[in-house]
Amino acid sequence: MLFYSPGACSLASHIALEESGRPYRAVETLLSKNQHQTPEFLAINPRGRVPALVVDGNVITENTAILTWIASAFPEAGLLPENLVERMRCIAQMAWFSNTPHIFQRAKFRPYRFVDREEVYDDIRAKAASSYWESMQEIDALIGDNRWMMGDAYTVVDPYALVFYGWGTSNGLPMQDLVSFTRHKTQMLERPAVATVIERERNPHFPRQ
Ligand SMILES: N[C@@H](CCC(=O)N[C@@H](CS)C(=O)NCC(=O)O)C(=O)O
Repeated sequence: MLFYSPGACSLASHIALEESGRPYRAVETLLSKNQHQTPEFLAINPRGRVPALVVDGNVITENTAILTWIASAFPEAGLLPENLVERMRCIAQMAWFSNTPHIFQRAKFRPYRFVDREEVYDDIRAKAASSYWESMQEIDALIGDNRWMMGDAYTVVDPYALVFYGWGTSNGLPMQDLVSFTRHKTQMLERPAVATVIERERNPHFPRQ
């Protein structure tokens, strides 16, 4: 059972579950309605964050862990390389998503988590926006001529990358100028699992054309 909010980073885990081809339940937990702060949800994830995945009564949080779990639990879906070094490179990339562009996004939208003085919120937002853009350029360069984020093979890193493309577009960044990342986004949207999840979430960052 996956707890997600439309448009949140939980999109990555949601897509990976759909890609696994295994049955699962997706539970909408609207951040906009503070459904991540209810006692029921805090009993699942006391940090009050999505995604959270419940497996046989055990809770797994953090996209990096959930995505690694999905790929490990359903190896037949081929969502992470078997080679250990290549697998760790994928995990390192996901850790960077979580500790770098995601943090800039958080600083832009929740500056109060970083400083108390409201007078400096705008400075934080501006710096976070330019640093976010640098991260987007870095992702674009990493994809380069690769078919997917990590090379020829599609992995759970790909839906995680898509989260940042969507946020970049909604933040008004010129994402279309990033040729490799834009090609990656187009390939992603062509995948049936991705289309299914975006439709189910009515994901605000990827509106219907
Ligand atoms: N590193 C965590 C980040 C989780 C996270 O911050 N999720 C956001 C949505 S993108 C959230 O639940 N925010 C609610 C809040 O910050 O109060 C992960 O990758 O799972």
